Amino acid sequence: MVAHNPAFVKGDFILIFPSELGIMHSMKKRSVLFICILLLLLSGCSGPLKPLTDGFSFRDDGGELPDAVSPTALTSAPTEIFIPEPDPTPEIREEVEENEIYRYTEEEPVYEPMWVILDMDYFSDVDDVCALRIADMMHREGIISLRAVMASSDDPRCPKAIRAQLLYDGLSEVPIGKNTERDPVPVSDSPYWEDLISFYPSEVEDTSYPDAYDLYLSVLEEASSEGKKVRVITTGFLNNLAALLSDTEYGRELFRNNVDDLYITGGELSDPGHDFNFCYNRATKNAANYVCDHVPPEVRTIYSTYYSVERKGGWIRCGGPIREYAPSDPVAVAFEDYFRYAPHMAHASGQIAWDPFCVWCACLNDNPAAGKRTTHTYLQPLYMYIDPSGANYLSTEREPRNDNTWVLLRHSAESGHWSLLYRFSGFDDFSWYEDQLNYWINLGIRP
Ligand SMILES: [Ca+2]
Repeated sequence: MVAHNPAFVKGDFILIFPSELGIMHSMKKRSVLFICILLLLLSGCSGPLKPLTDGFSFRDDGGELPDAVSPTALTSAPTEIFIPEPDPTPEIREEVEENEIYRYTEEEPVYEPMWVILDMDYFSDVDDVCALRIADMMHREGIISLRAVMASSDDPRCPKAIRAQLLYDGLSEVPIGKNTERDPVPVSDSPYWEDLISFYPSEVEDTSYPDAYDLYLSVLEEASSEGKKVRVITTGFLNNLAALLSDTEYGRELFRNNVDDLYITGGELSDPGHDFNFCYNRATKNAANYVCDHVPPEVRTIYSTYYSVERKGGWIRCGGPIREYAPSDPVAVAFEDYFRYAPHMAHASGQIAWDPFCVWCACLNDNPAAGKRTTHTYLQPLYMYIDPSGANYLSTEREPRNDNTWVLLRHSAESGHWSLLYRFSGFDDFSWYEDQLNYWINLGIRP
């Protein structure tokens, strides 16, 4: 049983700035100078740059658009995304605050934990570490059964660092798959791998790490034999999934028959969007394009987009409290490493919660074992297309337009792939969501 930390549940001590301007307020002059120099340097790059969304800017490494789709046609295509206004309902807040301390009573039915595979890049941004902590605590609370964690970054230290965090969080039995050799994604260095590994240096060396492809097959075969469905959640690159879906009909059928929902952290509403997880390098572009087009139609795909964690010009963040109250916790240590590496991202409320938000939603939504816990979000049917350059396009339109973009969208829809976008409802502010994420992150703090 996990000790609860009610003092951490409420966000009174969290400093939340009203907008992105808060980032600037929190920066020191030296950081501002650093960013100015960085922007000057990057302005000379020829490839499209990732917006200021995490510590890594990147440039296109040469993935070319197919001849049939000119960049001009893509950028001129209209985007019709329905973005509803929030619908504040005062009663919801009271109801949800009860959920924070909600526990089953003896009269209620007890459901088996939902099986989950978590597939993470776990190398650049500290939000992967927060996301894994949330999944670990959901596992310990009996909401999910974490069957495997996959590393989608091609470096032997990545699965070892994941292993260290699982050990700290008390999940020594969870197997870890290393980035599949069938479709590897080379990555640059991580700011936090070494420090996480130093928590359990010998234990992580003694562990065997199967290829993620083999581990996917193994978990899905077990699910098949036990009549279980698995929810697959990605917070990074899609190369492991691409290998699984492309390699054999057997792997595709296992995926089709034994996965209920696929949650993908990624996608931007801009037209086109250039998401880090899709566009990082040539391997990730190929993988994102392939997965988008080849997920079996029986598996519902939910893209948790950048918009999902953006609210009124600001971002949902998490991790600020654990940095303050448990600086020796691995999550807090990873934060220090990350903010040292990317000082322009430092913020009192922690990091933008792209990955944690997706994991939190994926574990609680449509999961009977979550009881009355709710995310107060809803899904909007959308069509998603990720082209070979990694650029993503979203549309509510089913019919093609008179240009190449929407022909490609129709192609995507005809292949049976359809997508859902995660959306908010209920609140004007996002502090409630930050409290929820921090609650699960802080649950792992040792007394
Ligand atoms: Ca990630």
